[in-house]
Amino acid sequence: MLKKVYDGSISYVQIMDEYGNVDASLRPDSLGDDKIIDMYKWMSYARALDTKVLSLQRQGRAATYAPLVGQEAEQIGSALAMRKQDYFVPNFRQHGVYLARGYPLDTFFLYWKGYEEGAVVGKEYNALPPIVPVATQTLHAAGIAYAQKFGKTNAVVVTYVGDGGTSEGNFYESLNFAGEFNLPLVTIIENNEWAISEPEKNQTAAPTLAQKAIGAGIPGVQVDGNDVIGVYKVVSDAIANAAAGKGPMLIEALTYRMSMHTTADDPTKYRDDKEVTAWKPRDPILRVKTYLTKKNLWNDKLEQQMADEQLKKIDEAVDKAEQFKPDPRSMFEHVYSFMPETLKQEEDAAIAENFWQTAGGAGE
Ligand SMILES: Cc1ncc(C[n+]2csc(CCOP(=O)(O)OP(=O)(O)O)c2C)c(N)n1
Ligand SMILES: [Mg+2]
Repeated sequence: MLKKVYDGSISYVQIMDEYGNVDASLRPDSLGDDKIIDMYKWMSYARALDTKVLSLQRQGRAATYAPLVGQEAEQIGSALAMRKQDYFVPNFRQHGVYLARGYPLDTFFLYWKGYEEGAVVGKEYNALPPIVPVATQTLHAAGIAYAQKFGKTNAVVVTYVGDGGTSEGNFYESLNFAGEFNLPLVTIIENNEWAISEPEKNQTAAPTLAQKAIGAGIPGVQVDGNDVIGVYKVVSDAIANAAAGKGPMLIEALTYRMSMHTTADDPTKYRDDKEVTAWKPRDPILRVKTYLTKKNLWNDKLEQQMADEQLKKIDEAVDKAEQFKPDPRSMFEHVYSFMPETLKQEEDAAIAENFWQTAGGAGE
């Protein structure tokens, strides 16, 4: 006997194309033009923030930083789809999600200055601090999702992982666990086509990353990650389903890392500039601006006003963060259950030198 025992497929969703045309049949009813203006403002804010941290880093006023430019739609669309009670479990590039979730910008800057105090996330934000060990956050997220189910809180956990992160065992374990226990977990793959210098095509023989869901027995979908409306729609639906007890979902957002991996990286060494140029017209902010301008809902005056207001808030947060005096002891705590003698000596030396309170102390 020979019979087919499983047949799977993966859909691709795009609601606003790169020319600003909207597929009305897929546009959520709740998403009026006022909400699209909000999305535009959040995406622009995220980009302004990104530009600022990059410039601070270049001036020695911030530590190593992972830019988000090009990925604003996927971050803002998903952040705005989350409800207040939902949990946000990031990797290290989701600055736009923190921003749109109302995270205080000065604390955000403290993290990127390299201060431990910046990694302490207030409980009210239902978020974890940026997580650098690739894909480890997916297991934290599955554990938090398990706790939500166990505690019947109705909260959903939204976690992010890169295309490179999908090659890690943690990613598969998390999906499998979430599938088996029917957990309220939404996993978003930020497929930005690169994992430092490794192109996405080197990660897997599978034609999509979304189909990794199939092995875990959960639904998977691909979305145009540069389409803020499409991302908003698929993430909102996934959250609503998970909150209704229908289990986890895997979402692959197709986007592009327009800039360097981090400020410690030079992408011109390994990728062709032509590739970056080809992605420019697909800019996630540009298409929304085209849509709003065509409808006479946006103009240069509003743009200037918005940019001035956003920059003012960013500058105020930078000032506040730069006045902060970190406790040099903070970087020695929480590493070991007891402090080894060698570490104690380093701590004493750091305190004696007034380390981090002197200019340039927070550099790389
Ligand atoms: C377990 C682990 N291995 C290696 C690294 C070094 N590293 C940091 S980011 C990165 C690539 C991540 O690529 P991807 O998951 O696609 O995310 P992206 O940086 O593109 O957002 C690597 C290999 C790390 N931080 N953790
Ligand atoms: Mg990547």
